[in-house]
Amino acid sequence: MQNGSFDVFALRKDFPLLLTKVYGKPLVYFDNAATSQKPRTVIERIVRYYEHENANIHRGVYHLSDLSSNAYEGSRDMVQKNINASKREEIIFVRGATEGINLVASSWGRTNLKAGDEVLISQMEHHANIVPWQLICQEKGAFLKVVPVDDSGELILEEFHKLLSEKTKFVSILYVSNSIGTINPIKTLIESAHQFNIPVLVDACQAAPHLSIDVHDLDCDFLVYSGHKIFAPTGIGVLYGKEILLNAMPPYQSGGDMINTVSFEKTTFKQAPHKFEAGTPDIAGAIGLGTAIEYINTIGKSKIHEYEQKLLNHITQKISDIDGLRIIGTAKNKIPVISFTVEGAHPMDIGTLIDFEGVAIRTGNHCTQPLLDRLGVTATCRASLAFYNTMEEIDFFADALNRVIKKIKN
Ligand code: ALA
Repeated sequence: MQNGSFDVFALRKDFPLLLTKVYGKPLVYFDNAATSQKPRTVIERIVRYYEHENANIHRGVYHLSDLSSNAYEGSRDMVQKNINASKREEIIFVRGATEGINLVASSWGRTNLKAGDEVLISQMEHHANIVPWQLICQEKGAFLKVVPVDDSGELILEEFHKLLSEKTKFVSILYVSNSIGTINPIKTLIESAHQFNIPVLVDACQAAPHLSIDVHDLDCDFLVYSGHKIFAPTGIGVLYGKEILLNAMPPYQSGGDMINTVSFEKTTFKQAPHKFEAGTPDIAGAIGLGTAIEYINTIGKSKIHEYEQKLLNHITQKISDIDGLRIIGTAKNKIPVISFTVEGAHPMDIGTLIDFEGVAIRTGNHCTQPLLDRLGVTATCRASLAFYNTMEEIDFFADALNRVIKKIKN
């Protein structure tokens, strides 16, 4: 099926894994919020790196080390450009969003929070944007405040505004929900926090694969995302931070490549980004991330978004007809992530049986226990789509779901 200039079947050919068969059936991969598949160009770039360029970075004066360093730093430039950061020094390579949030909670939080201060998060956060703040708040005697969500899975904006005060020292909030797909009005939230001079970290993990990100326009103070969700390898992610904040923060981890001088009496540190990249990083991962960004840019985020909204409408329509099925999360603005429960059928059973049909979905709490508690469920099935999914796959999924539910109920 072609959608204007968006030829999904041509694009699918770029992803070798999509040809996989599961139990003899064509794979329908609907677990993209957990991790995305990788285009051949990314896979080949990593192979090329290990076959022809592998050497440690920033350390050697020889040809290979130069090649490797240039490729790694070239990816930093690509990330900078891709999220419209003012400076390459504002881009720190981390293991993933989780490490990025831990870095900020630990380094910024330990330096700046004191007893009685408040950190504001939301009820729809992933555990990775709850627990690091919980730990640092406990350590400092600060309080974690939580913006509630309504029954549709949208943030209650009046509550957000009510919770902002002189006591609030930091806001850490997601752009898009991993478990129910809600897109938050992130720019408005940042503007409101800035009226109180409160820095804001944006967890952009689920936004990065679907929406254009412009940190200059958002004016966020920190932003994190994981490479593996945007068609890059696992083990690499990005922390963006405003230079002035990063350079005022102490190191998170220490070791080689992040120092200027070391003696037993005193060590001096480099500035960002190297101050926060101790030890040998995931060089191949960073290079793969740069290639993934180039690949996505050849398609264009606006085309991806437009096509994905069609996927979202189609899947919503198809499964809404199923008897006893309840969609969890009905926000007005969503990415193509759909969580649901079915009366009389446990999500785990649905997930296990639909796997035999070749369909991969995630079941459970999606690392968002507080959100699911709020919405009155302990687990859901979650289908999360990417631009390489098709309407035909959605039709197959809906039929398979019907068969599975019938089997469970009979
Ligand atoms: N955070 C990932 C998910 O939502 C792993 O599945």
